Amino acid sequence: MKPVTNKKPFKVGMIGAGFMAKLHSLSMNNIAGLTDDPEARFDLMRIVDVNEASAKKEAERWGWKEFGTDWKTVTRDESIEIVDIATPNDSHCEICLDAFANGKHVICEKPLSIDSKTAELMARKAVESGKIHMVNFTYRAWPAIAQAKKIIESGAIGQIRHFEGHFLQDHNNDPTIPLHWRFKKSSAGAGALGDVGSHIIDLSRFLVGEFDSVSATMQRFINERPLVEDRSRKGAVEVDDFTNSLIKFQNGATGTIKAGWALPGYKNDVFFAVIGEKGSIRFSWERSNELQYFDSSDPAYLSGYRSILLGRAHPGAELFWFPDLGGESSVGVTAQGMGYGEAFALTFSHFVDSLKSEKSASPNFIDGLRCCEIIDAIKTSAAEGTWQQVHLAEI
Ligand code: SOE
Repeated sequence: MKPVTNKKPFKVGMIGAGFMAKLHSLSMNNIAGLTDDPEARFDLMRIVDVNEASAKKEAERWGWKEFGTDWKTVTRDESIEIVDIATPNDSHCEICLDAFANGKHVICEKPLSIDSKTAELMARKAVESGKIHMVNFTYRAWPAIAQAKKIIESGAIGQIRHFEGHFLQDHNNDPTIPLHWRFKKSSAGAGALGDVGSHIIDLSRFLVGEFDSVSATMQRFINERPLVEDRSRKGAVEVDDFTNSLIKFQNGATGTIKAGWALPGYKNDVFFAVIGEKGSIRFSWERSNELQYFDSSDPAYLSGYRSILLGRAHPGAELFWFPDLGGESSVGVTAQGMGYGEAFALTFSHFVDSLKSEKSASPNFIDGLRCCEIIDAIKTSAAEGTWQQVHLAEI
């Protein structure tokens, strides 16, 4: 008999057993089956949550060895190498600082923090620690988006003139959804802008470049919601339901970014168009297996966007369900399709690449900080009714 592998799996502890715990656990459990790399394995050591029943449930479901309620039993456990943080935004800073102080690698949910001041401290400590640090802006890893970046970098669409982007959802248009942490400034920092806007802000930086300044408006449509602890009473919502921003990028391109979670008809529309001097690229998560590309040099009779279905030719997609049929042309390529779970698995496979190579992750805590700096500038602009320069801290 031969052992399957002599490689040791990465020992991980998870803090937070809510909705994201499912996706993170699913990804870490399945990564070994997706890559040919014997080192791409996680040992799910311990999951903790303030709600012990949730931690127990996720532990049983996904095979975490232990569960508990105290996050320090993860950050301070010598046998754990990686801390995975999926808790409300206001708790990220304290947990991260403790994890870095105890020599852990960290993957943290987005947005990195509730403001740029704490995010800056986290980014500094992350860099000083010499450990791998990653923020879970999942959509960067999506093959259609990674391909869009490659097309831009190849020069095919020429100099970028404009970025039109939004992340719009409608679920919070339901006024019976209670006043949980995402609706409070102290725990979330921002509303739709932080929760979904942070993703499209990250994608705009990823595809176009660094921000110069912003001008924004913020709206709230539902001002009160039932209290979590007593649904017969209501409390004030403190954050935005919809934020609309104009952008100037440092490279001269302009942009618009909309973030909303109470806009009827939009289910999970992460949308962008990158418009260049020679062509354009368009993407919407509501048609997530498709990338649209327009090339101005096509003959007039072919002129128009073409739809490219995801297949093994696109970065990251080769890890999934697309068989290699051995042919050489684009005709011999299948397009079985991928979804939200695969996006997280890809993010974790990128994380493993960084852990193994000890090279900085993408997106890392500096990307997380930049996003928080932009969110702060957007909030100030909306409050003061002025254009705001985005302050980029030196790290
Ligand atoms: C809820 O609005 C949510 O789950 C976000 O928190 C995620 O970041 C986004 O990917 C989908 O919607």
